[in-house]
Amino acid sequence: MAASVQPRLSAFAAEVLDGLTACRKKLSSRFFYDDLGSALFEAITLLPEYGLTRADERLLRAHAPDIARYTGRIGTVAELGSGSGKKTRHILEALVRRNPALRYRAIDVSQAALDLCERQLEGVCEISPVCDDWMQGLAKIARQRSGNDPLVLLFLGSSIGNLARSSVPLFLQGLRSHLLPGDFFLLGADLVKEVRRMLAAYDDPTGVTAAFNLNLLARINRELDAEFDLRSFAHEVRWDDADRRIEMHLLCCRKQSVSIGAIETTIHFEAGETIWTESSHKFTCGELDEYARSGGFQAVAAWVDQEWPFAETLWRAE
Ligand code: AVI
Repeated sequence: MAASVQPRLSAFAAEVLDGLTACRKKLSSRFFYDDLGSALFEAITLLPEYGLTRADERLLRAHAPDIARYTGRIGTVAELGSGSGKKTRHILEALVRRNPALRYRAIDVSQAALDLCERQLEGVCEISPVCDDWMQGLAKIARQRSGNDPLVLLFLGSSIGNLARSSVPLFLQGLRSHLLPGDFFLLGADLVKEVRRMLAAYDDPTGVTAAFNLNLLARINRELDAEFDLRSFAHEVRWDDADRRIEMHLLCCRKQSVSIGAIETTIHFEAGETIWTESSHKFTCGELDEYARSGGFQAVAAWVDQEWPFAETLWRAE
């Protein structure tokens, strides 16, 4: 359908139209996170098979004082995505000891997520959230900066893994363009480990991750007046060894056509066809150092969790 026919499609409707009419059907994982999807993701972080979030938190709890020693006195902590605030608390508590006037600026598109994060971190330091997308939110924070103390930018939870590998250097350069020399970037990234463990992390036996994946179709039904029969799609997880990534797909179990009212389109599916919904790339420490250089940063320190290989890396903007 030409853009001129539907000039005011929401970003979600435009994504569904483009992704489901492509010859290789796909949808962006950023649309997982409506209220139900966000709640399902919080449940994922508690699954015994999904060691990633616990590793991230263990590292931050253990090494927040070391991180503060490297950064020294900081004026602002900005974070891409607000998360639940649980992990961030460790960093803020360590940094506020060096500067009681520390300001925390979480950036998220969801006001509900920001409100929750603000409640969780109340009393730790001054909090002033930014409801915007990551890059625009960071640009706003850069414009509003005052004082000479450096800024620490947090990007935790291996959300970097959900970007296409080829787009990472440009993304990092974009972040760097809003920072000043001497600012810091703390990146949490999941490392390559045994394939069996990685597959289990995205295919838990309780079906929480399956529900998270299928909720994308349920969201299309709810918001775009569609008629997906969720029981005719199955959660599928694959490991791509060449690109070192977990892929999540929705497998169509029977030939069918599904109408989507809001985009006035009917989508045809063959049995066995999939919709590719997410990539979660896994990294090596060497590769993360290369990303630092390509983005205009110098790698300063890294900490790796022993139980669940996951790295917290601290970079300085050059
Ligand atoms: C948010 N992101 C880092 C998660 C991941 O591991 O890629 C999203 C997720 N998808 C399935 N389980 C968790």
